[in-house]
Amino acid sequence: MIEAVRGDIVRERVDAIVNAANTSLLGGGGVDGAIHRAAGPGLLAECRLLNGCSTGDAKVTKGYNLPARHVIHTVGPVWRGGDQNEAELLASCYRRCLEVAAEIRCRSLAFPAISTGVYGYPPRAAAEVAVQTVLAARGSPIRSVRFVCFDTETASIYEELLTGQEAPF
Ligand code: AR6
Repeated sequence: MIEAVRGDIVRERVDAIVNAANTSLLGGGGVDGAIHRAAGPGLLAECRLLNGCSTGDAKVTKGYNLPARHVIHTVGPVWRGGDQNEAELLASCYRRCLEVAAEIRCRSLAFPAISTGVYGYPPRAAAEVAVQTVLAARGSPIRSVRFVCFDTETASIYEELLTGQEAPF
């Protein structure tokens, strides 16, 4: 099942939530700040051991005080006008998160709208990449993907893009 909901990702009761982090993995604002606040200090302590993360890649930690069992930290591209490989790097984030989730046997996964806040990626273009990449994830052991949108505008873009689409898993 693939669905879009409006809400706060820290409240998602799923096997893993995805964090839109930066390459340091040491916290920040936006959804990253919200996840670290809700998870508690254990999350930062584990993140310190990971040696950061490249743009387009993903690394996993436990969820600590979150209802989600794991956090998959990924680093989206900063939007620089669209001709700096942003779409490929953003697609790589979604693909790597699905791969990491499969490696740790997650069945349910919740994504925020990676790169669309501080990193400036236009929300519709980002949602197109997110939906296309998840729809292409054939053979994944994941059974449920939720796109958790902080605002109603983003949620309605996802709802539109998902209308009539069938999950490939
Ligand atoms: N639940 C769901 N979505 C949220 C939440 C939340 N609690 N809070 C914000 N969003 P951003 P980025 C939405 O800026 O653009 C951090 O400082 C938000 O409305 O969190 O990838 C990191 O450390 C937007 O749609 O992430 C990096 O330095 C989306 O999440 C940098 O920001 C992403 O916005 C990453 O920037």
